[in-house]
Amino acid sequence: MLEKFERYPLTFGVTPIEHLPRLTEACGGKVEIYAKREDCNSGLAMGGNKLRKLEYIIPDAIASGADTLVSIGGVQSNHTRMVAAAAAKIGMKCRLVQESWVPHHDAVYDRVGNILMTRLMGADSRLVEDGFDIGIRQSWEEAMQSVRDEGGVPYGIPAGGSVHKYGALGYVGFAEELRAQEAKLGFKFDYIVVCVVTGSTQAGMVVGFKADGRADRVIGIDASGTVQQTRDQVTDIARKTAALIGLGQEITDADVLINPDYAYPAYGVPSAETNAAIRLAAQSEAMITDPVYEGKSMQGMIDLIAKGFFPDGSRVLYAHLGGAPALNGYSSYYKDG
Ligand code: 5PA
Repeated sequence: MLEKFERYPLTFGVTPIEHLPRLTEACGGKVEIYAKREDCNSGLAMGGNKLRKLEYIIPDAIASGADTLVSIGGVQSNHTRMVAAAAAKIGMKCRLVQESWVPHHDAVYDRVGNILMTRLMGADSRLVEDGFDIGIRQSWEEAMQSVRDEGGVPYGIPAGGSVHKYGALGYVGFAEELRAQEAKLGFKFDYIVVCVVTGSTQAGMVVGFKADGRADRVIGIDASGTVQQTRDQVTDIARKTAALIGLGQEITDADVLINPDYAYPAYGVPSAETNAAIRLAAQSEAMITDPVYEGKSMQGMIDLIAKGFFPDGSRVLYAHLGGAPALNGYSSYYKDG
């Protein structure tokens, strides 16, 4: 489905699927849990889901004649770390707007983890006070203008790479990749659990799995806390991407499943239950998840299993999208483990 699109390799290639027997057992043993390790997908600055997206965005950036990638996120954004990494790798400059998306308490929140690596890779990272919003922001437009004012040529990448015409192609590729892995494994996964915020990860999966009739087996776990906006954005991106690749099928509202129950108390703030899920994954499988994104989808998967959402015998694939570096900004929660 993606042959006609140019791809700039930023990842190692096919990501591993790992069976998680101890987590399976801790969750009652009736549902088999596996993870697809998108968090281990690259040698570039610890990798993660954004690199799969950027593989289809970077060729357009290079073709545009730009010399500076411009993007936006929160202070501990994984996305901006990955844009900084891609810029370093292809020899472009990088200007980032990092907004105050999270009320944070650790004194070193703006010094460690994602933003530390972002700065280390040479990006010009500018902290601003604006709050959380997944849409197109004034501060992003201003950052683009600031590059122009200095004689540079900016290439804009929106939050999470999501509302970009090629932003969801990488996760259409995820579905194709998974189908090939399933053929080798000799079984198919019944459900795929994925964290959703800006939307192109789930949107790409929805389009990719629509092709074999299982878009509604992708269970998005909202971590934005603004679920209607996220749902609208996922649906919109999925429809545009389906048209772009010539899927030949309409994406319906029923194709986009998003559970809003685990985003509390707010974007970027873990609940006690999120932290319990993070500890369980770490202690049963040495699988590290973060308090902003993956800890919430881990919490959602564990709770949905406990509630009997997945029929007995189901194979559930947890898409681990990365994000562990942000843990460094949350040390106050985990000082005792
Ligand atoms: C992010 C996003 P989408 O934004 O594609 O829905 O993906 C959600 C998601 N897991 C899931 C991890 C580790 C993520 O980093 N991160 C954003 C960022 O700025 O880092 C875009 C919000």
